[in-house]
Amino acid sequence: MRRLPPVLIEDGCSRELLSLIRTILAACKEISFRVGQGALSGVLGSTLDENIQGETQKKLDVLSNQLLKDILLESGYVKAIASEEEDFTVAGNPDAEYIVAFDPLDGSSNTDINSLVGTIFSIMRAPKGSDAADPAIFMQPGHQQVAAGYVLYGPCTTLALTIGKGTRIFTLDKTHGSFMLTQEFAKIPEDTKEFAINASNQRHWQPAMQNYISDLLAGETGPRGKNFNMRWIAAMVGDVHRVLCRGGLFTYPADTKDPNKPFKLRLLYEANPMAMLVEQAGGMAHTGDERILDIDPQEIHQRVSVILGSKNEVETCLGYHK
Ligand code: AFP
Repeated sequence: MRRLPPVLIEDGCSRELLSLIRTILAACKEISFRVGQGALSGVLGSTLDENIQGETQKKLDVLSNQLLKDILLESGYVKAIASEEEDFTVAGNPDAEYIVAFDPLDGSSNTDINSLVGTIFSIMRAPKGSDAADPAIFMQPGHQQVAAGYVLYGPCTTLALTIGKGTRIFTLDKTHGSFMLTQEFAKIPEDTKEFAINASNQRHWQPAMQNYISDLLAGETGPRGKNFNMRWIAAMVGDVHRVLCRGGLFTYPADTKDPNKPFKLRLLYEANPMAMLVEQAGGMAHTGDERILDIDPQEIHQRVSVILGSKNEVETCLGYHK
């Protein structure tokens, strides 16, 4: 079984990018340990604070953010970082080549119930001559990402990673702390009978999504002529991992629950990295209007609707949006 560094070097990954990825993974190993300790490490439950998006922060959100932020800024490999848990971007080494956007602990409402959580990250090049303190350096479409990945803290700790040459899956060998290649190339089947959506929002969806899901639920006697299964983990990392492993459609569509917040998932540190991983595994990632990786971001905490997964199923869903 091969370790991560030689695999990435064979793929033409530069020393600097490899060092940056390894730096992120060093923090993730620490987060994996803390998550695994659960109540023993005294980090379950919430803080009294909210992040800039008005969401209550879990203690593990804050801890994971601090771990990633400190290690990245101290490493000298990043020009700036953007995090779900930071109000603003944070400047790093002005001479560094890369910038990193991350969700330090996705699905953090799952921490207190010993369910799936993970870290999602996106690496881009800083524009030449740019100012490390200028948030505009993050305003790049997702197709310019040079690497994207997530670390899923489940029964085992799994890394899905792409540097634009396919999506590979690694498993953390906790006996010696190395990520080992356990799946050479993830390949999302084009067809599926499985979907993931938070159905409790059904009455707030737009007609296109209402009609699509209702046809899935109608099963073999409905227009689709086959039965579908449904899953919802409440952590995008968990749902996308299932899609990478066995296919499926994952969506968090627009809804009218809160008119000021029609979308839930964040573009820079959720939708973009997941879209790159999914496309690199042969799947598709769209908003309903456009390919996620083609969106020009307007601000760092921008949210979008997401429809991703098995290619033929995403296309069928998009057919309802035309
Ligand atoms: P948190 O990281 O705040 O728990 O949010 C997770 C998430 O952004 C995404 O990972 C899930 O798919 C989605 O929210 C879950 O949303 P619901 O709360 O509607 O189930």
